[in-house]
Amino acid sequence: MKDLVTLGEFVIQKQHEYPGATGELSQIFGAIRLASKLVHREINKAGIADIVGSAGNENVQGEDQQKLDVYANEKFKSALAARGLVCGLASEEDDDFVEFDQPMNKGSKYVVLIDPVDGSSNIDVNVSVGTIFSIYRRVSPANGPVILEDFLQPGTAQVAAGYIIFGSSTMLVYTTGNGVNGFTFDPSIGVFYLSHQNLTFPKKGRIYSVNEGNYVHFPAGVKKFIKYCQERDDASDRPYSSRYIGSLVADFHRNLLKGGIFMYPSFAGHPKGKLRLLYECNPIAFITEQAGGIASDGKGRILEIQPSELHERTPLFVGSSELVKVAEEFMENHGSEI
Ligand code: AHM
Ligand code: MG
Repeated sequence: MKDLVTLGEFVIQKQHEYPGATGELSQIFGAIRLASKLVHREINKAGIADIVGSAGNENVQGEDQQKLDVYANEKFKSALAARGLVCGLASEEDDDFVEFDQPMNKGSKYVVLIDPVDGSSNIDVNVSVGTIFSIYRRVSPANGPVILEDFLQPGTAQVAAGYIIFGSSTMLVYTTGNGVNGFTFDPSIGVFYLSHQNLTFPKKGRIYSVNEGNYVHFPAGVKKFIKYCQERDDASDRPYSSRYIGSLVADFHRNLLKGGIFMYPSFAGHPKGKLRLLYECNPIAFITEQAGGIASDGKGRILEIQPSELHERTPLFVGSSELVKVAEEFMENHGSEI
């Protein structure tokens, strides 16, 4: 039997490829790994334990917070604070960023942005959810207070990004800017093993993923592109298949493995769509580009958007490069604004 490589071993091996690496990033991954295991355990208890359903609060965007959202938010926060390697964190679940103000966190150079449980409305119906995270170097001076600008950096400045998919198995997929690798969790011994080395998007793809319930409210370019996906054309193997789970991580992960495009466009009354730039779109975009795909807001690179607020939204078109290019062409020719 061939030797399996664990996530911990892999991260340490990679660290040696960067002369001068201090190991801090490796330890941040250790914290993320630990919190992921706790969330995995809770998700797998859903339905048995009293964890399903609403926690009775609303988050800053007026959405009902699920109990698991609250649990996961706490676990990621405390795991990341405990090792003294991160000085602050911004989460979908918190109105504002938090500063980790223990003395050991004060001089840390990294901040984390996170969506602790994305697609959480799917938990009650036993459908995959995910965690999405993004790591940056702070821009404010070490030892001073953490400031908003530490979080409002364009996606091109990400040091690392990843997601955990809690699906038929639990997987962690991440990049530090040198390719994308995936690790599958073996719950019997509590270890993530390298299972998907050097993940790359198929250039083409035959899947389009979008909430078609919003169709009539989409910009003309998006409508035309959806019709293009549905048309019969033997040369390009169309019509394509429509697949939409309603969990960004799960929809994205399937398309990464099989080839396809995921879209969350603007729609009437929502000029910036639904998904959040900083802790949903940017980390997914970093992984996408590292896997040879394209992540666009319909006009240009997601990673180059200069954020102006913590919870801002952006339209997202992400996936196999050829498909995203075609979608962009349709939007250029027929309009990407509603
Ligand atoms: P959430 O962060 O509140 O869970 O919302 C994000 C989710 C994504 O996972 C998914 O792609 C999208 O919302 C689905 O939205 P819709 O139900 O409008 O299709
Ligand atoms: Mg989310």
